[in-house]
Amino acid sequence: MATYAIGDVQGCFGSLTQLTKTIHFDPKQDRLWFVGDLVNRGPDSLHVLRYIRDLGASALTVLGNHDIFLLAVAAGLTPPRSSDTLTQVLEAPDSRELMQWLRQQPLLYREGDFLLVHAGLLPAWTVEQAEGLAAEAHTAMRGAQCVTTLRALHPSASLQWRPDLTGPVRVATIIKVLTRLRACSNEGVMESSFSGPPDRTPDGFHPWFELSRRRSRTATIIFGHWAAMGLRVTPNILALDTGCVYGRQLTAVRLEDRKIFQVACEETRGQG
Ligand SMILES: [Mn+2]
Repeated sequence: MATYAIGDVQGCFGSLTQLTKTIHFDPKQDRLWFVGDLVNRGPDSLHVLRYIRDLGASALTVLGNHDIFLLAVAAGLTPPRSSDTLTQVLEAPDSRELMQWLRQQPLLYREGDFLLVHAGLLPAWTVEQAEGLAAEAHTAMRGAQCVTTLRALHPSASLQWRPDLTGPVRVATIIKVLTRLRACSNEGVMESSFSGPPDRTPDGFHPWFELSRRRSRTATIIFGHWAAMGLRVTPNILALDTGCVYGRQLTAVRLEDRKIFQVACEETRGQG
């Protein structure tokens, strides 16, 4: 019986299949935790979604920015870009059911010492505060506010968190932090466009997990979203986006002993 946390799959179903073989995944005994970004840019998002949904209680995922983007495209709120590979999902006979399933997934999951999130937490947020904020966003995405929330997220560049935000902008900003954060200032101002390696973080900003005043150090945070950083394992950080869709690896960590498992990218279509 083991729990494996897996990095950003982004439609790389062949690599995911290889990885489940490498770890000898047994859905009757083991569990898979996904950091989100199940879809997009890679070749087979449809089978990734179906596979993880069909695992039922043997798998869980948090939502990533590409998963949220897919929901916005499916709702007709934004057109896909040329680098997106979502057509197969959007045109599938079970597309509606998959989108219904996807928007039910949480933005944060906590169990024991572990906290699973796609991107990160602002320095002022305690683990408990982050859980409460993520629950607000989860409720909105599952319910009637899904479309207004998605609409408030596009474009997201200007959204900055403040505790006194209300309505769809509040929910959209929570989602932006949890699914997009890489660098922010000591005061918690998010940098909204940087995606390079952590040692090239723009002046005045820092990787969110390195800020000395970060209040969420009480948990071990498992996240993805930062392919340019790659695998990073410290006592309370497990960063698992190893750029499979960019031709690198898909990574799993067994949480019981922190053993790392990696498979080389099986796909070649991922780019940009
Ligand atoms: Mn991402």
